[in-house]
This record gives sequence, structure tokens and C-alpha cells, in this order.
Amino acid sequence: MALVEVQVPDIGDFDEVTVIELMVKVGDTVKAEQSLITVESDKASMEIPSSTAGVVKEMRVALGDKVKQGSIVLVVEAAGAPAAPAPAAAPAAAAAAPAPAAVAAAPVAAASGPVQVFVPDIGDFKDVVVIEVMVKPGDTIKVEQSLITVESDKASMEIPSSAAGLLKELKVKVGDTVNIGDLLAVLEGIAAVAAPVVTVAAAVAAPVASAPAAAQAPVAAAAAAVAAPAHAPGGNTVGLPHASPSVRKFARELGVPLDEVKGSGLKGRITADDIQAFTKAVMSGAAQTKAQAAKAPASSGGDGAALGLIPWPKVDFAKFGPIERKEMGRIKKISGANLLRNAIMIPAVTNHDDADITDLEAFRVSTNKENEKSGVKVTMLAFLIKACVAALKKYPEFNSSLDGDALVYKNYWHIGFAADTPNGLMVPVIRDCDKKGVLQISQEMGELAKKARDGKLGPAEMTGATFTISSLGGIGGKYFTPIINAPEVAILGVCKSTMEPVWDGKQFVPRLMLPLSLTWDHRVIDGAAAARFNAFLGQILSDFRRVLL
Ligand code: CAO
Repeated sequence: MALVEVQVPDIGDFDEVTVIELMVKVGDTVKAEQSLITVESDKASMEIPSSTAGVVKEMRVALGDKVKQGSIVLVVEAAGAPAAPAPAAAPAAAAAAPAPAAVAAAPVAAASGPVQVFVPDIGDFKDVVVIEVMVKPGDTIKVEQSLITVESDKASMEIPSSAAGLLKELKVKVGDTVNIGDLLAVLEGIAAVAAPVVTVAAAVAAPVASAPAAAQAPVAAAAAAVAAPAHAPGGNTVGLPHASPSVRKFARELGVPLDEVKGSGLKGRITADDIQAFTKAVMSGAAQTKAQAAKAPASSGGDGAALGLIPWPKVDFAKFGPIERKEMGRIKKISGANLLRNAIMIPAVTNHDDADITDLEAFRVSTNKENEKSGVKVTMLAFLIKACVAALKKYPEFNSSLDGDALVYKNYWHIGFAADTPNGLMVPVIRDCDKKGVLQISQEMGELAKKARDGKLGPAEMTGATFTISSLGGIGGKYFTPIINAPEVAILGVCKSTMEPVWDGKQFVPRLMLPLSLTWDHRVIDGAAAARFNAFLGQILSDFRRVLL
């Protein structure tokens, strides 16, 4: 048994390529032509096959290494046949590919007029699949800009444009198979650019399976030779998951959506193990594909499988007593789905506090007496809205929204209020509360609450809030933990005020205390800020003249 050094064969015009995947390890038995590693340039990835069958004795490359023609990949103890000769004399697969001038030479010397772009010589490949279209009609295309990515089972490569111009028509779509000479696109030439005679010669010499292994020099399984020197990448490759052709093929066979798989390889590359792990997770119910998640009932959030939870209990309630089943109403279903998302996705914390509203309530009652004839009743909630606007102005992060890693501060103060309706919870929005007085807010609130109860609120009357108040004061209770109305970052819950003995430093005095529950998004707001917000709110409510400050 002889030891054979397996080298990188001719890989076309590439000087150096990076090893992005090791497909075998020491001790593995490999067949001749079996892929050993995947290498990648900025335009193509290709698998390097073994020139000989045998057992891998030593790996000479590691992930991230740069290799070129002649680099030793690994050492194999050749099985049976005498060792293959030193593979230096690899046939230059790329060079062997004839320069397909006739095919790829798109005549673009003219300044305008339609220019056809064809699939250039892509070596011995037949029927390669279009796996990505990187441009769309209307795009301005540069010479050498990548138009599509094609893939065989051994290599993927980008096909650049032979001409510059405005893309009028694309003749291929993802999933099509293409061959040399196929019409790819029609451009409206906009510049007198002499296209390179051969824009791309992705010459892929398929392994010569019939040649006896002993005599066979390592032939490049894939030598995607891009004739143009490292041209500017199109910049449109974002979105194509990073994976070798064989991994893509594997994913396609299993129906795995590659863009949903998290790569664990070099630079986030997706490996065959990642595909297997993804498949296992989906099959065991520990994960869901996006398509599965989309099918899950919105109001219940599915059965929690997407979150890795145990299934929702299924109980035959009729076994325990008489039951009646009623479908939930539309509003409940919609609000349920929103509440569930907000409860799960927001790291929410609630601070509870009390505000002394003794004087404010007295003022409210006397105002209502004075305004009895006007028909507008001033509500505690209207005062709360004004007080909250003052607090939101002092602590602007409470009036913001998260947008990725940025905070969007809103310079308007539209306040939503939860309204209990026969159809379920609705949140009408009062706009520009900073510019309105308590009377106007009370009046609008009455109108909006009535509309909500009558099921007549329009979408515009329920959107755009920057902060929400949920008041259960008219009903009862002490404190509760309201759920934030995303994309807002905080919500104030209010319960029923009660007379309580409060120590004034010398004695207990009866004061009307209003329980406040502020829920806030901990990604945006800190506990200290929340405590300050509540304290400030309490100060204003105990002495409403502070709103004027
Ligand atoms: N403490 C003590 N009494 C209060 C109070 C408070 N915090 N808030 C209101 N009240 C009193 C009012 O003064 C009124 O008494 P009078 O009739 O004697 O004047 C009575 O309770 C009824 O008030 P109301 O609830 O009709 O009016 P409002 O302005 O306080 O609230 C609205 C309006 C639309 C918010 C309310 O009708 C409502 O729907 N509340 C429920 C909101 C809700 O469901 N929140 C939970 C969301 S989370 O599931």
C-alpha cells in the first residue's frame, strides 16, 4: 500500500482559493473522485475530489487555509492499485476549455440598441441549474457584473454580463437549467464598452471516470475559471445562503429551506451537518420552518412547538361535565395574536406605585359640577393622559420605538386607551394630546369609546399611538401587569383609587390613592428610569399645576 499525496488540481485562473469545508477526516475511506474539500473564491465555489481511493492518513489543510494548484490536500493510503503518480501533471481543466468567443462575444461596441447576453462556455457542464438571479429588469448593468449564479452538483459559479447597459429582459429564472449559448438577458446598450471576448470561462472538467485511477492525474472536479480579473462583485449576492454545491443539493433533496438554516461552518457557512440538524429539529417538533409557522393559527401561536415548548394540553372537557363551544370573535382573535406576540417578545417589567389624587379628584368633581350643562364629563383618565404626556416629554425614551438596533423618538404624543367593548378589547387613539386640553380629551375619549363599543372605529382611529393607558379604575382592582402594545415601549395600567391612611410626617391622614402599574420594555428602559417616570407622574397627579412647568 503506497501513500499518495492528493494535490489541488488545475483550478483555472485562480491564484489562491480558501478552504471552506473539509468533507473527510483522518481514518475515512475515500473513493476515487470523492469530494475531499470545498474551496471558494469570490465568484465560485468548487469541490476538490480525490485522485485515488484509499484511507485518509493525514490532512494537510485546515479550514481557512489558502490553497492553489499543487497544494497538498491530504495523504491517502491507496487501496489496491499502485499509487497514483504525482499529480502535478494535472490536465489544465480550465485551460482545456476552448475559448468560446463565438458564444460569449456580445457585440457591445455600439453605444445603444439591444444587446444579447449569452451563457458563456462553462466547461463540460450541461444543464446547470440557475440558483440565483442577482439582477432585475430596469437595473443598470456593468460589464462583468454577475447576473446569475448557476450550480452543478460539484460547483457553483456566477455568470457575469458581457456588456454594459440597462437590463430590458431576463430570459432565465431560478430553477431553469441553462447551457452554453443560451440567451440570458437583453440589455439596452448605454455605453461603448468593448466586452471581453470571453467574459467567463467557467471551465469545469468533469472527472474522467473511465480513466484508470492509477494512470489518472487528479482532474479538477470543478475549475471555475473566471477570465475577468477579480472584477467588482455585483453586490447583489446578499440573501444567497453560503453553502457548497453538494450541501445545496442535499438540502434540495430533503426539501430543507437553506435560507432558514444557521451555518456553523467557516464564516457562517452551512454544512451537511447543519442540514441534518435542521431536519432533525423540524421532524422532532423542536423547530418549525417559516412555511409551517405561517400555517399555525395566529391567535394561539400554534401549539408552542416553534418555541420548543411541550404541546398544548388537549383535554376532552365533556368527560368532566357539560360544555358549550363557541368560536371566538374576530377582534378577540386579532388582539389575542398581538397580545401573545407582545407578551413573548418583549422583556417586560412592571413597576407598581401609588399617586395621591385627593386634590385632583376634588378639582375634577367641581369642574364637572361647573360644566354640568356642557354635557362633557371630565374623566380621571383625561387627566392621566395629560400627566403622561408631561412625563413622556421629560423621559422621551418612553415615547420611542425600537427599530432594529436604533430607537425612534417620536415628537408627537398620541395616546391610546384600552376600551372594554362587547366584542373585546380595543385601543382607540387620541392624537396630539400635548396640544389638547383636558376637556377636549375627555370629549374625544367619550366619542371614541362609544364608537369602539358600537364597533364603528376605523383603522385610522386605532393606529399611531406612542403610549397606551389601560384603566380599570371604573371597575376595581389594585394593581395588574398590562401588556405593552408593540411597537410602543411602555404602557400604564391604572386601577381603582381608594381612601388610605397616609403618614404625613406627624400623623396619618386620609388621602385618595391611585394605584399605577407601569410596564416597560427592558431593552429600551431601565428600572431606574421607570421608577423616575412613575414618581414624576405621581408628583404631577398630586399637584397638577406641575403640568404647566
Ligand atoms: N378610581 C376610582 N374611580 C374611577 C377611576 C379610578 N381610577 N376611574 C374611573 N372611575 C370612576 C369614574 O369616575 C366613574 O364614576 P362616576 O360615574 O361616579 O363618575 C366610573 O368609575 C366609571 O368610569 P368609566 O370607566 O366609565 O370612565 P373612564 O373614563 O374611567 O374609562 C374607558 C373610560 C373607556 C377607559 C372605560 O369605559 C373602559 O373601557 N375601561 C376598561 C379598560 C380595560 O378593559 N382595560 C383592560 C385592558 S387589559 O385587558
